[in-house]
Amino acid sequence: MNEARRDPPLAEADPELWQHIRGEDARQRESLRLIASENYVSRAVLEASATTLTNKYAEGYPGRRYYEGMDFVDPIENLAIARARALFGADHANVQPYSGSPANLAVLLGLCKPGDTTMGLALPAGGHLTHGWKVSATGIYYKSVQYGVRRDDHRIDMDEVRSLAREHRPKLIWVGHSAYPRILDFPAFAEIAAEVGAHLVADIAHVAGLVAGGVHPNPVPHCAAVTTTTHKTLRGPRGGLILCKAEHAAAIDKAVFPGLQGGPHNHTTAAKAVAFAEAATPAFAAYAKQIVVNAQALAEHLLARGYTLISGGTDNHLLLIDLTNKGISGRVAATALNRCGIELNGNSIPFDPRKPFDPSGIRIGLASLTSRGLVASHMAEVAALIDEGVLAAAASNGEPDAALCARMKARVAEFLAPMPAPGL
Ligand code: DSN
Repeated sequence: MNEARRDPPLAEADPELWQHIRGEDARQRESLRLIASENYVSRAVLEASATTLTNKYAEGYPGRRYYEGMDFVDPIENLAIARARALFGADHANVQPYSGSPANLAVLLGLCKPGDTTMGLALPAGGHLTHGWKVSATGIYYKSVQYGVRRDDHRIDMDEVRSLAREHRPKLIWVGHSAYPRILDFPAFAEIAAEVGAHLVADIAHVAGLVAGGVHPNPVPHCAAVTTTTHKTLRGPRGGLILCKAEHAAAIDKAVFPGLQGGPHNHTTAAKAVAFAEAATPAFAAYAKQIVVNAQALAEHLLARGYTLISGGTDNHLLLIDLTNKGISGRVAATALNRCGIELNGNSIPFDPRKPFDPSGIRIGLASLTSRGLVASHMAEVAALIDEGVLAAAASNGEPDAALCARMKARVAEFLAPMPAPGL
């Protein structure tokens, strides 16, 4: 066969790259994965992602495309739309956003004009960059007002939200977070938005799986639009989703395409459709419930070990921990823990005196470990591993002994081995 037309498997075609991918497989198999925005997708989701759908262009929407050959792409996108609508009880779904940030930008493009005022939870208080933080396009092209959390209990202060909304009369109010361990009061936000004539938009990127599984309130009835990524607690492929009321459907669709994006990533759309079907099952509802049970059990064990939890605990999948009393910064601890096979991220805490790149806290999420089948009784060992790593890091100025790191890595791998990760 002509050399240029040979079509060898990846291991043969690009062994260097293949080795890196196999290395990542092993890393994910053997690490205690605690990054709150990550998960393990199912084999079915992985399979749908790696298909010939990646070869196809499909600008437009089902039935209204700019390309031919939509025999299968249209029904796939329609399936994803129908499943997303049913899962969250939404009038309309757009399944094309490439991820959460483009989804949020599309909502702004669809519902606001550049220069309009928006309100969102400030990044240092647990909000997301795209909710109007100053370095984000959402804070550059829109006038952004940021609300925070109370100093004493680290909860969103609805009195502050109301008074800022009355003062600034925003066109759009974001409710959502990247690092807030408590339930969001969607009806209270909706009441404030209605009073000032703002669109309420929930970004449920972190808790979408909990919403789908019925263990977190659903914002859809209260909001003009709801955005989410599909890959965190929802356990789908890397991607985004916008749900909205029927009256905003045309504006949102126009904002996604042609406003912001070109052709949708059809292989990802297919994988989203698989994930939405999985998330509608009783097994997924049990999974979502277990995530919260595990997070609360881990919170108790860490509190017993003297850790300071922001807001004192958690209602969802994540814990935010202030390491100040442990004598180590979040970044240094996270780097040292990673060397011990424990993967999490340094994170700013509310009113953090340290800089965002070297903050006081760490953030922990339980979605990945729960996907492996860990339950509450495993959380004592998870807490012990985290604690040993943090104490070793603090005692060594962030440079724990290589032999200790190797021992901890082996212990983590041995602990996890009986609970294989989906997709691997
Ligand atoms: N902010 C990222 C996170 O929560 O990890 C996702 O955008």
